[in-house]
Amino acid sequence: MIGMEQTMRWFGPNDPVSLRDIRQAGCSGVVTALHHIPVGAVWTAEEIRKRKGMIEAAGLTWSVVESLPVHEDIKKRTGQFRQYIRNYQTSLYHLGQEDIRIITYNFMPILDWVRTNLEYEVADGSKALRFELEALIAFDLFMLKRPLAKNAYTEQQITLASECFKRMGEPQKKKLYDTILQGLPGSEESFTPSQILAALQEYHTITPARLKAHLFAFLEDITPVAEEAGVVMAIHPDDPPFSVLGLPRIVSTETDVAELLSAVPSPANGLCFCTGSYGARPDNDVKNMASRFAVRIYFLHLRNTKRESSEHFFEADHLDGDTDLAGVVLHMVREMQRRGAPIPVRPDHGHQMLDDLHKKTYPGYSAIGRLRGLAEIRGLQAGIMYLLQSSSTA
Ligand code: DNO
Repeated sequence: MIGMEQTMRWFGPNDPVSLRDIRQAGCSGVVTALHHIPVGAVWTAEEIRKRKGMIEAAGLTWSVVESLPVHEDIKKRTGQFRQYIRNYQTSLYHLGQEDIRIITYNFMPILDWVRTNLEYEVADGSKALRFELEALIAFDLFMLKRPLAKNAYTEQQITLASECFKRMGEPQKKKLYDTILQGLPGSEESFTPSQILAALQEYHTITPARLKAHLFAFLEDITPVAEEAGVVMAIHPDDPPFSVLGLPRIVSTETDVAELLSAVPSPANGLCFCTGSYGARPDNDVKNMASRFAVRIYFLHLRNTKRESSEHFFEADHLDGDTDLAGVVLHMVREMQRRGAPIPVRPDHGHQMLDDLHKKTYPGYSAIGRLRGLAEIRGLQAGIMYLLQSSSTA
């Protein structure tokens, strides 16, 4: 039976987790990006080839690009957006020529993924990433002092946020600030408060409906080129899957995905199916989404979240948490047999644990936690395949 192509994210030559580590974790592929190229600039064939050569010299394949970032001008359709779209198209051609065929991107304005606590200690002493809405609101109201923030929250939310802010000492405030504004791994930008306030201001008039129209227009321009270049686009959902700091969010729910796929029906318009992002919302039935959208899933991020309330979640162990990962993997195994081709997967994040607790690692991207996650996913898939095979021969 055809199984998932096992990969890990690698942040390039400065990543403390080496290509050799990734290979020893049992991966055949790597997910990476040219993080040194500024957002919006063309990825030249030469730079792509150089990075690809490095990966192949370690006995691995560059399976997926994560991310080819979309310039803010494209999301807002302002400034140089037409030039940035042309640059994006050129990068897609170059990637296709080098046989790198799956391109992950997101359409989250300004900030990529957001968490408020990177060291949440779970019962076994390992550390997980956590999102606490009241901390984000406290940051918004009392640290950033965004002018429209006061009107955006309920009285109860404001009370909880101010209690949360009062409990925080200076070091905690500084940590929260860095966590939100300095960007998590893979986010391509970091901000000072005045920069982010100015950037947020520019989204005041961009409603979710308008941002959706901008995404669809971008895909109208991109997908014909992707088809010609032999690459597919895989959009990453909003993380967390709801509005933060008043920003529009448009890839959060099953309805969003259905709309996106039917608005631009090209087969090059596909999904990076991130179970952790979608799973942070109780109204997303992630297993059913995996089944419904299976044919357009080109890349899998497998991760689990535990919702503690509608305002809090943390990243649980891969086979724990609220999402039925076994159900998702079952649908993906079926889809791969139908397609006759593997789907790349990466264990998305892992706990900081064992020896890694003493090391400086990228939050969410330490080696051992991801190794554990991948091993569990691999075992889960092996069990599912075994059962499917034995029931078909019985
Ligand atoms: C976080 C990642 C995201 C993702 C981008 C894709 O761990 O899943 O940063 O790479 O949103 O464009």
